[in-house]
Amino acid sequence: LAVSSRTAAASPCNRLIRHRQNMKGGTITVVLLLAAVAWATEDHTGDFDKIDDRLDRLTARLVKLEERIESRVDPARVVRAKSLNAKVTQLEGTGCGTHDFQCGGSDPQCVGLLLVCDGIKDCRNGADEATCQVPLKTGDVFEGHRVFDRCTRRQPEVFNFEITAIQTRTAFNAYARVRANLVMEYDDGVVDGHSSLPLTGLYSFGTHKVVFTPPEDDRLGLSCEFDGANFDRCVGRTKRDSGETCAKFIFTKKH
Ligand SMILES: [Ca+2]
Repeated sequence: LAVSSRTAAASPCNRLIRHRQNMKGGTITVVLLLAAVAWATEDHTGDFDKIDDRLDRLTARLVKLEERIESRVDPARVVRAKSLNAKVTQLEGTGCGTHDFQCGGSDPQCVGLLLVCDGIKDCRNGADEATCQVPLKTGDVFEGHRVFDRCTRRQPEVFNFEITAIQTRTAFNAYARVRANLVMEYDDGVVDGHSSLPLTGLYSFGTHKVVFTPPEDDRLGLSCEFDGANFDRCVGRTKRDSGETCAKFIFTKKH
């Protein structure tokens, strides 16, 4: 009890000191809060631009580093690794819509297909402007082998298409116009025949796919999709108007 009364006797002074300390602490808190509010209300567009610039510079350095590493590795192995990666992505899904391009890398991002190869960097990693050369040239011949065919009139086991012209300047830079000649030898059980049909289509830089419009009145269109790494092989699909795939072929470049 004695100790308790001594403490009680000294308490007015202690309370004054504590009060002053609380006042000081409160003042510091208020000042810090005001500083935070002032920072938050200031225009920091310039700061964000600087960070963006730095990120761009770092990304460019990283891309150069990747190129240097790739240049030291056997190019065929790089293509095989990229093809495998494309296969995995195809199985897992890109996470983007059908009209989107997946920027890839460690920073997944979707941008519209029409923005690919339009001359403006839309992907943070610049992937949408990285590969803007048509991987086909006049004279290329692709030979297709049937996987299944439930719809074509002639049911060819093998047929070819030869690229006859490429035009890169189109209304949309994301596409190149492609002309080809489809050649097939067939035996429909009654007669052996030979057909040659001119094809016109578009190659999409975003999907690495060339889509030919239907050359005949059966309205069957043909597309051939590359995996984005190996441009000597594409998966051909014949589709009905409804979009259903009714025939599939694997095409490989002969020359
Ligand atoms: Ca772009």
